[in-house]
Amino acid sequence: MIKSAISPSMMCADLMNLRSQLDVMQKQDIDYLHVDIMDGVFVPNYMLGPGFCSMLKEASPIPLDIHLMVTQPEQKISWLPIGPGDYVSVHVEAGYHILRSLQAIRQTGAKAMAALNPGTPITALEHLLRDIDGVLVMTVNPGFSGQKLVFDALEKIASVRRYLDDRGFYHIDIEVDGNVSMENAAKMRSAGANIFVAGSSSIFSKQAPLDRLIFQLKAACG
Ligand code: S6P
Ligand code: MG
Repeated sequence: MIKSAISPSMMCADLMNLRSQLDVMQKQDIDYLHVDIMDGVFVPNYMLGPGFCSMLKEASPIPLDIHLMVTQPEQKISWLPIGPGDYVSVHVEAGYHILRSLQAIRQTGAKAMAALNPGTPITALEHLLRDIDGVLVMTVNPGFSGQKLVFDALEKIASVRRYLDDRGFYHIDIEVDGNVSMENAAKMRSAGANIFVAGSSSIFSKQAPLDRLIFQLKAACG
């Protein structure tokens, strides 16, 4: 089983206190910073952007995990401050040239991830397997935080893991994004996920201090 990793969703962080939150995350050995970029077209919302990514790069050594929810991502990879250690995910539904986008990401030295909306079948991965390091399984419809899991999210995670393993791609990460609560995280881990986007359902719930919630989520993810 691939080692689990946590990727806090920056759109759910306390932006007025980001410096101190980043310090806590570094101290707790957080693996990635998940940055949602939304263009108001691919999803019905605007969120974050390349300038915010550059600011994070200067402020923290934690690698970025950029989730592009934009149309024609192939034209926008070069806008991002990315390199070895970072991850970038592009939606298979979003552009004319998914393969070109994934290859452009890898050319920067970063890792490339293919993202699947809840309604997108796993077979969309068929011709991408050699060009990806990870699959992002959306467990809510993208665009907003604070939603509930779609009904077959856990089955889909398990199916993606089986699909990859059956073809010999054991090393490909599965990231899950949306309603990754402490309870759901444990189930997602059992289903085969290994990168967990942590948002308002877990570490940013404000139900306890951030470091304690990170500790709890780590325990849930195994
Ligand atoms: C949603 C976005 C996500 C959210 C995250 C929020 O479109 O891609 O990364 O920020 O899912 O987490 P939660 O726990 O509020 O669902
Ligand atoms: Mg996301």
